[in-house]
Amino acid sequence: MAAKPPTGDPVQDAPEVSPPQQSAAGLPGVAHSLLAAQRQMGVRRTALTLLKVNQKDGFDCPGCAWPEPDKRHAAEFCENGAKAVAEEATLRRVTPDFFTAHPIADLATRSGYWLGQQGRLTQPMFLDEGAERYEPIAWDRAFALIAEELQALGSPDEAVFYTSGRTSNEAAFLYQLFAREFGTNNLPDCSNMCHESSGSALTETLGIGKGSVLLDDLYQADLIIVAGQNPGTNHPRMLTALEKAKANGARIITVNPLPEAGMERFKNPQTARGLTRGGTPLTDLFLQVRLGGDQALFRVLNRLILENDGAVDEEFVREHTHGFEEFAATARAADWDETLRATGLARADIERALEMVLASRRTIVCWAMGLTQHKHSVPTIREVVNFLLLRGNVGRPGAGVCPVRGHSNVQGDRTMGIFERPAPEFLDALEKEFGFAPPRAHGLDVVRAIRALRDGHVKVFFAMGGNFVAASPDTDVTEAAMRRARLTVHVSTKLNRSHTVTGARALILPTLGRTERDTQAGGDQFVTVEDSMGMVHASRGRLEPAHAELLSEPAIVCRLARHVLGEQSRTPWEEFEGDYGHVRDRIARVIPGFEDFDARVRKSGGFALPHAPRDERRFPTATGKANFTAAPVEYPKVPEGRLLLQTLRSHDQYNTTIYGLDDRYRGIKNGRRVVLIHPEDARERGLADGAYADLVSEWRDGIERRAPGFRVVHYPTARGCAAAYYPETNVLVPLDATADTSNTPASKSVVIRLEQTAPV
Ligand SMILES: Nc1nc2c(c(=O)[nH]1)N[C@H]1C(S)=C(S)[C@@H](COP(=O)(O)OP(=O)(O)OC[C@H]3O[C@@H](n4cnc5c(=O)[nH]c(N)nc54)[C@H](O)[C@@H]3O)O[C@H]1N2
Ligand SMILES: Nc1nc2c(c(=O)[nH]1)N[C@H]1C(S)=C(S)[C@@H](COP(=O)(O)OP(=O)(O)OC[C@H]3O[C@@H](n4cnc5c(=O)[nH]c(N)nc54)[C@H](O)[C@@H]3O)O[C@H]1N2
Ligand code: SF4
Ligand SMILES: [Mo]
Repeated sequence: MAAKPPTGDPVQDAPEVSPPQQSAAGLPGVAHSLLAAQRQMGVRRTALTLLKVNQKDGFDCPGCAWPEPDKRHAAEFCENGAKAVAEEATLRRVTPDFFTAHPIADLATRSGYWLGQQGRLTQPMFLDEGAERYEPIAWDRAFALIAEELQALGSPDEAVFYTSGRTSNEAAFLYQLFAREFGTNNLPDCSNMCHESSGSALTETLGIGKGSVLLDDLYQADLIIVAGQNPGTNHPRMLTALEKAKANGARIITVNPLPEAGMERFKNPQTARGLTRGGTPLTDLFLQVRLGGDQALFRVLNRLILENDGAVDEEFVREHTHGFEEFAATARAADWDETLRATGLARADIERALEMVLASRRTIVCWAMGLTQHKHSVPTIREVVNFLLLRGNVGRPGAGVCPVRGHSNVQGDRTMGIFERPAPEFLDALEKEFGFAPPRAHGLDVVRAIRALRDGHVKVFFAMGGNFVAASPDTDVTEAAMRRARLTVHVSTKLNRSHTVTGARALILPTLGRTERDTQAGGDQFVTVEDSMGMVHASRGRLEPAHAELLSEPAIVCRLARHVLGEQSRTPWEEFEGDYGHVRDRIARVIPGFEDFDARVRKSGGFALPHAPRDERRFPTATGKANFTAAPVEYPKVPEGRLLLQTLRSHDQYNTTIYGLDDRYRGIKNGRRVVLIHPEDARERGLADGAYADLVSEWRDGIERRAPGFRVVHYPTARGCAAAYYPETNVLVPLDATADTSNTPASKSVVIRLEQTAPV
């Protein structure tokens, strides 16, 4: 029973709606995680697998990038981690017979949910030009075919090598090495759509594009501000850390247009109190900000801090920062009317927040996509940095910046050199170690890669994981762009939309997942990952691979490199494939902080990467100090009658992987095509709860982008703001609507109108 996929396309989107919940996890969370897992894996495999998640001798949870505490429970996972594991460790299989039964024209009509439910990919598959079906292909033939297409290019820059954030450090290091030996920096990644704005803002102001806090800092903080993040769904074990922080006396301010269940009240499934009693209330002050109002909020808080005698940490500002005067002049000019318009908040609420800020000696700000996916995301995050610098809240215990990363190794992939704009020092180190001249010109990020495909400048698209066409903005544009490629290649564990919208020729290369044993010539291997707090540790899968023909990601890269680069490469690809320890030895020589990598990571628990601002209040910026910045306040201007739409995640999905059709905490069941809007905004438009409407995006290019047939849900969101799930709403996000500097799609501020329709 466990291994049988649903037949047909089970998406009958018929949403049922009840009031949103006010607490997260507890017993229902445990029950849901076990049910989800057993449906895919059966009872025995569920028990065996889940006990290895996040254990020191086990594998890293393929869910999110939240770190593991040093002291671990026997069951060190959350509901959504269990779903991520079950999705990968499923017993269902996609075999060549499946592709015989389902021609590409059929697959292209299927939902992402249905595709994912079919199970694990088992063999390399090839779709030839004009062919109706994918056919099995031998690994060597597949590599030879890719080599042939790459060698036929006019320039290496006509190829793009995408990475999603599940790829291990070892695979990522090899992959960027191969791309650069081949001759291009075209290494876009999911980070371009995710925390790129954080990276841009933090690198400029603090000198390093990563968070500056460890778990212990959260436990020691007086005040934690959680802005633009929904941890109850997307980083569930962060709630455990927040609960502990509160027990130690911390207070929490939540800044969000939506009241999210997890931030209201948390029932820790690992404690008796959490399971049986009411749980812990987490949020002390809820600031229900308008979408995109955060910069204005932090700006006015900065003004108020400046106006309070003794509130500024003068010594820190003098010793460690640059640009204070210019910043202070702009902050002092913050205007209350504009602040209230931009934020939608009451002045009294902001003043309450100020009291909590002034009462705190150690403050941390955590954030995720609510801050990073706006046009003005980079200045918004810089304003958060200004806020922390003012009171010396960087580089001491219990204080700092905490961008909470998404994919489990997205931060590690960047550390390993997956970046289209690599630092010259990194390229110098590669050159010295491997004896070739890496390309120096910047490569393409996600949005630029789509444009280059659209315009015929890129002809080969290669993806190490992910689901590029579904995750990217402007679905119609992106899909048309992908269809122009000569060859598209996906290294994947599961079937998804990107396998059905292809170039003239397409390959699917199936790979091992985190949970599986990885045996190479040199014996059983482990890989390493870096979490959101810069902790590096080992991950070792134990399950029998989903199929005997699967190759690991490192093996795929090594074999591809040998086929493509041939004799001209002096890199020992075969040796790397046989023993990943050799890869770690090279990482140790190329990337600072990884000295003696292989030996150190074998020690239980791993190690923390150095972080100059956190460890020694040293700021490796252009000025050698932490930089205050000054920028005009921006916020989205919404024309009369329109709403601002954010595209976000339900509780039952992992990005484009849909686990199910429920969003339990928000009271949505059995459907994903819902749009949450404030009852007053709905009434003004004559939209009853349960009415149906098309969402129509309005952008300056005048092109109509429409997502049809959404059920209207009256929901307590901030006024003027709407919310609907991604990836269904990616058709609405214009390719050119991106954040300044970081070029991240502005998928949390899409101007829309609603057109009522008959129910579908
Ligand atoms: N189960 C599960 N876990 C995941 C993922 C998943 O899909 N499923 N995805 C992973 C990935 S890759 C990522 S990046 C993270 C994403 O983690 P999140 O950033 O939590 O994900 P979103 O669902 O996009 O939620 C955005 C949150 O920000 C709020 N928000 C939106 N716009 C604004 C704004 O302008 N201001 C403020 N203050 N708040 C705003 C929304 O109301 C929502 O609560 O989660 C990771 N973990
Ligand atoms: N509108 C809108 N768009 C968004 C966002 C948003 O909030 N709103 N969020 C953005 C964000 S934050 C992100 S991170 C991106 C996500 O973009 P991606 O990372 O490209 O997308 P995923 O859905 O995470 O990729 C899922 C696929 O990865 C493959 N996979 C899973 N595990 C493995 C593995 O171990 N190895 C390999 N090789 N493949 C594997 C499976 O085939 C699966 O189908 O989407 C972005 N797009
Ligand atoms: S919090 Fe994230 S990493 Fe931890 S178990 Fe849950 S999904 Fe996995
Ligand atoms: Mo992400």
